[in-house]
Amino acid sequence: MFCYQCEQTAKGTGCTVAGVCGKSPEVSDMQDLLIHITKGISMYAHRARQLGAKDHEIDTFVVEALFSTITNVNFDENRMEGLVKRAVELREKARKMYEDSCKKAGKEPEKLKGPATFDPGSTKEEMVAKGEEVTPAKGAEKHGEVIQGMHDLILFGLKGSAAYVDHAHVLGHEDDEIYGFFHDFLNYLSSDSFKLDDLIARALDAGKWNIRVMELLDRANTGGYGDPVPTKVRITPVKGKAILVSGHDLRDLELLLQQTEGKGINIYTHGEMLPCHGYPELKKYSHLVGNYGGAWQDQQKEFDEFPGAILMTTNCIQRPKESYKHRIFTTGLVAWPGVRHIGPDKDFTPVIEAALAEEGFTEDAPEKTIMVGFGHNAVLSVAPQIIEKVKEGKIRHFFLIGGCDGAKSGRSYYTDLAKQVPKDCVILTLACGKYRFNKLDFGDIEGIPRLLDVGQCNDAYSAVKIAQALAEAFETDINSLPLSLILSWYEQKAVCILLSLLYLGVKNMRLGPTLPAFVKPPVFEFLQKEFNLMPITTPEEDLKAILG
Ligand code: SF4
Ligand code: SF3
Repeated sequence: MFCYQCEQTAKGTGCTVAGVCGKSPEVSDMQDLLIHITKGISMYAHRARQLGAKDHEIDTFVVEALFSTITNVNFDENRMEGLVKRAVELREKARKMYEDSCKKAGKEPEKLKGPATFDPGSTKEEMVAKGEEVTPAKGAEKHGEVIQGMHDLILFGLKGSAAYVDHAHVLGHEDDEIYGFFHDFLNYLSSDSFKLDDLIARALDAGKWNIRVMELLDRANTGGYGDPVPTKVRITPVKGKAILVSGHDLRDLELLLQQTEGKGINIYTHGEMLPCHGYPELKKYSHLVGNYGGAWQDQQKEFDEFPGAILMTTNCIQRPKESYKHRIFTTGLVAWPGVRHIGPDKDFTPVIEAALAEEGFTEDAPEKTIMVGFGHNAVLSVAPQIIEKVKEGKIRHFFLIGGCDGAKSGRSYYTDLAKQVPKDCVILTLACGKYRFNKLDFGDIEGIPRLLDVGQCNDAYSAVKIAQALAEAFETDINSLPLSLILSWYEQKAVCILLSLLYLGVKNMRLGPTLPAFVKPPVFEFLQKEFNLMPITTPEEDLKAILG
């Protein structure tokens, strides 16, 4: 195996023996194989589209295949084997679609090679061996590390975008041209040789498409559940039976809320589900009682202590401890061997039964609350007041401190930074990195809360809209606003967001806790030169550099 797609990667260079995340070498190899065959599907599907032919089953599978390989989503060899087999079937379907459309157009079909014809074997052992042939390490032997790193920057960005497309899809929102984007880019990545300049241009273009993806998901979320409104969320338990919902999927939460209504079970959000409390159509359920725990990396301790059932709707699942393996469930594309999986019918009865069998919380803890629900709609509704306060000098600067959380000790930077941000500055935050500081009391500036929780990682779209509106109000551009972006990354969703911000021309961003292993020195130098992208240093030094 060779995997370097996340920030946790071994020695900062790549996991080669087993994943630090808990991924087995077999699963890792099969994931690389799945991506390779999926490229083959897109080689045909991209060409067929140019001739006017497309297939919805193929389109959605490509998205699911990419999403399944994101960090902390699927750890199950058997499910991976099933996905590879399905990919082979759909590659065949795509080939036929392409050849049929050529026939109709009176064209000779191209004889495609590489991923289009790659034989993945038929047994799990063969698939693992075949996967070894197509790891990023093998790619680096062929193309060199820099080119392979750029290839992977784009691929990992596509994986992140695919997760968001999947979230929108389960809410019934699709954009056919976005499927075309995936086929186009995977077809491009199946090439035999690359030029660095083209790869850089493609990476920024992937960022452009990802904005459209985040826009689609924003429409799906707000269309289905209303625009988030500022909402107080309880962060301490209440007496009673309990289910904890983690991940990013709003639809799963809604279905679970419906299925548990009147059953005497309280529902708690975990991790990236926290922003759900701000959506009118979700907060209306009185048994959605609060948020429990912190970000994903603390789950083994927190799930162990949680006296109810747990549902993982997307990343980030960690190896479940034996103590709670009988009461944790996965659904959608998440999978862990031996953990019960709720299928596409979304019948959560086993989760409900597991919750009822547990003791639940035996008493109310003293009430503590935090605020969520500051999406673009909520923030922009008070934009005139915000702008006035900036003009009066009462708000000096905005800090967007957001992104993924993770296990490394260097991440205390984000807590320290948030604490040290001067009192006349506002902090916008999003994604699970906020758990580093979202329970601290930041107070307000004449009624404007100093900490505004914009939402999940995909709500980076909301943050962009807020920044664009402020720029317009001040008749300037985003880079001239009193706004600094300090980002934390962990997995591939953060990669697509970074590409989107680069596409928008956002400069002076600070990235940590460490730089991605796949962004090799010449590429980072380019990003430094063009965008003044820089690594985080210390909170003191960075604040001094930003505020002067
Ligand atoms: Fe290693 Fe991250 Fe890949 Fe897991 S996802 S194998 S931790 S690089
Ligand atoms: Fe967090 Fe996994 Fe990235 Fe949605 S839940 S941001 S790490």
